[in-house]
Formats: sequence, C-alpha cells, structure tokens
Amino acid sequence: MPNIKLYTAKLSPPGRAVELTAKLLGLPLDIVPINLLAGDHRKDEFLKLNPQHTIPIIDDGGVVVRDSHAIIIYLVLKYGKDHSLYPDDPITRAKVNAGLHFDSGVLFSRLRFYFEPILYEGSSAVPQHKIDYMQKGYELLNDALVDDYMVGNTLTLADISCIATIATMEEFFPMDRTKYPALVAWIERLRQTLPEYEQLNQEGAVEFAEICESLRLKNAINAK
Ligand SMILES: N[C@@H](CCC(=O)N[C@@H](CS)C(=O)NCC(=O)O)C(=O)O
Repeated sequence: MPNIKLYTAKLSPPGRAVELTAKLLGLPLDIVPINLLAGDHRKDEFLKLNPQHTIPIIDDGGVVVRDSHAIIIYLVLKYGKDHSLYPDDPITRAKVNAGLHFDSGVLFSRLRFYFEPILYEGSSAVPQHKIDYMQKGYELLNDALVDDYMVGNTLTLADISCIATIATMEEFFPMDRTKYPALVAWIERLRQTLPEYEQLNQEGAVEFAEICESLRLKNAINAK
C-alpha cells in the first residue's frame, strides 16, 4: 500500500500536529511540500484537493481529508493499534473534542489573526489587542490544566493539536513562564514525551516566527 501523502509545510502548526501524530502511530508519510509564500496553495492542482486552500491535507489512496483535527482523528481511527489517543468512551472523547476545538477556535485562530496580515497583506503592525488575545490563550489553557495532560493523565490528540500551536505562539510572543506553571510543566512533559519533538515541532515553530518577523520588518520598510 502506498504511503499516505501529506501536503504541508514545516512552518504550519496544524501541519506539524499531523506529523507528530503520524510519528506516534508509526505511520510513514510522503510529504508534499507546499510553499504558502509562493502561493502553491492557490494553484489549480491544489484547489482541486482543497477548495478552501489550507494545509495540511492528506491523500490516503484517493481519500482526501482536510483540516488537521479531522486528519489526526482519521489517522487514529483508521491506523491506530488502539484508540488511546482518541478514546472510545463518550465522556473522554467529548473532552478530547473540546481540546481540539479549543485549538481550532481559540489558540490557532488568535495566532492566525496576527500572522496572516503580515504574510499575505504586507502589514507591519503589531496590534496590542491581538497580542493580548494570544496571552489570554496561555491563561485559558493554563487554568484548564489540572492533570498531567489536557484530558486526565494520558496523552491524547488534544495535547498534540494544542502543543503545535502553543509552541509556535511562544516563539512569536513568549509567555511570562512564572505566571503559568501548569502550562510550562505540560509543555516540558510533551517535549520529553513526543518522539522527534524538536525536529517535528520546535524547529518549524522557530523558523516560522523568524520568517514572519523578517517579513514584517520588510513590510515596514516597503511602507515608508
Ligand atoms: N483548521 C485548519 C487550519 C488550517 C490553516 O489555516 N492552515 C494555514 C497554514 S498554517 C493555511 O493553509 N493558510 C492558507 C490559507 O488559508 O489560504 C486546520 O487545522 O487544518
């Protein structure tokens, strides 16, 4: 059976969540690199696969799945030896789903509202309210972390999804680590637990923040 194709970029937090999940499941992927800055995601060939022009998407033998949250659930249900990352019990699963929606609707949305105008619209602004909103994201997650992981004491997809975004947010706007002890401990736990974490998540987070900041400075010069 051919490997699953993953259309992604190392810079993309949701793309990295898929790579982290596949690594945990022992699933080999054929990576198809998509350069967002070059507009690969707006080309006809890609739009046929995802008219919403977002990465990541997978193509699993002709089955195309878009949205990282949908993709990582699919990978666990279809290929996981067990469902421990996305437990069958309805109560636990509801909590994992809440964590996935927290990433999608709160963390990642707040991050994208900051970086998209810089990447795509030539903006150089650093609006304080957008930064405050991201800082609030740290607080919300910190206050919800009462156990080792987001849902009890076992690693689930909620953790994988959120760590991809949180690690990136931290490179853009570091948190005051003294204010969020539970969050800091959770980040360190995931760093230790997730296989090839530095390569699959941290490197892309650092690179993304650097590229975005240099583009922002270039945009500022161009605006003069
Ligand atoms: N909810 C989606 C968000 C995907 C997303 O917005 N990806 C960004 C890159 S990090 C993207 O493809 N942006 C290009 C665009 O929206 O045109 C997911 O989790 O996959």
